[in-house]
Amino acid sequence: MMMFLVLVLLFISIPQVRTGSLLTGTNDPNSTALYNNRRDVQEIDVLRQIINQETLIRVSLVNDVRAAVDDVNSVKRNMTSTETTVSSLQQTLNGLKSQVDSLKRDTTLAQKVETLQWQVYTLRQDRTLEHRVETLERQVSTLSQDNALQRKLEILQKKVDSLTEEQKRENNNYQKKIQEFKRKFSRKIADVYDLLNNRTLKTVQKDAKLNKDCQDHYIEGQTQSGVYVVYPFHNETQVRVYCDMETESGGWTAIQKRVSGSVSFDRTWAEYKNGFGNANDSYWIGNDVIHELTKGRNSSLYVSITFRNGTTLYELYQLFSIADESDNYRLLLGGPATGTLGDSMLNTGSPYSDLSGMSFSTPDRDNDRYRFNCAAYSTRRGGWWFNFCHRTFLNGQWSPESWYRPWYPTVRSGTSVRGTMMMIKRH
Ligand SMILES: [Ca+2]
Repeated sequence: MMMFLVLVLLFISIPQVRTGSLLTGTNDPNSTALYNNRRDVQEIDVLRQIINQETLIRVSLVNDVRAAVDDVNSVKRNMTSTETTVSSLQQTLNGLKSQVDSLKRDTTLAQKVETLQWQVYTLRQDRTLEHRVETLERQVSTLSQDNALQRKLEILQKKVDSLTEEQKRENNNYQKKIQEFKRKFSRKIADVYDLLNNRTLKTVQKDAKLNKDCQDHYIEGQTQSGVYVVYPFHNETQVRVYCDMETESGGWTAIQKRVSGSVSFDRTWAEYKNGFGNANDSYWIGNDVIHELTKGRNSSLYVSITFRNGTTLYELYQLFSIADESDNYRLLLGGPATGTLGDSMLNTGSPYSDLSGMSFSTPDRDNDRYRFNCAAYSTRRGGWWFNFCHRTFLNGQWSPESWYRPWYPTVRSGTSVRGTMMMIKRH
């Protein structure tokens, strides 16, 4: 570009040199003055025209040069812009190259993809896959059912816990009320008994009549089952007994009653003779009392066994009495026997088990037919009318494991027994 400009300027200067030499020419002025004048004028015109043309050309060239310079500047600007764009593209390209390099270096990803592809292939090839899915579905179904059952069990358990808690609270309240009642009225009850006894004694003294047993109380109008005082011996000897005023028309005197293991029945001959325990809980009324109440008149025996599930079975013997001590309180039992326990005392089908006619035995007095003492045999200690030895034994040890044959075969052990009762009533 610079060279082009130098050439243009040289071209412009050349005509100026030529014009200067023409204007300062050295031709002969004397001979040709006129001619020369005309020629000079012509030449001057020509020169003027040339100068004008050169001027025009010069102006035109200047304009061209300016345009060329503008073009050059424009091209420069374009080149600069293009260089910027190329630089930006280069940077982008470098960035992409580095990304590609990075991806190429990341072989882990490719390996993972390959592994997954292999697993997918393997799973597709696995012929047992469907079976495994079915098994899993069954397991899921079973687990769902288990979960449902578990939830139901949890709900039921919560209800049971709630009811148990409620029952405990109720029991506690009940026990508290009982304790409160006992605390409040124990003294009054004792006073009532004293009054009753005094009244009875006074009545006896006045009327010369004593209530011998529960039937006398019943005849007197007592219809409430409970503990009463009786006078079995036609004197002022008192005996507190439990009277059942409801069963079989009422008036039953309990000679034996067991409601808990708090009273041991492993007793001596003397204790069975005189009686032990207390009428509010468990007791044996005493063989002398039983003899006194049953001698000289017909009485019935009513035996009942109450089980832990709340049911009660019984057996009624039409005739019952025992001899006095001199005859070892021998048992005299007669039928018919009726009830739900079954006859295991009178006609058992075995002469070794029938109890009618048997003497009473205690651990310290062997009156049975067995070569050892049935009343002191192993752990089955207690008083009874043993034979060889027994199918019934209501005075056996309370311990369920040790209470052998309370009423065989209906009740083979004391495991299920909650209580027993032997009651008598005269005809
Ligand atoms: Ca014996």
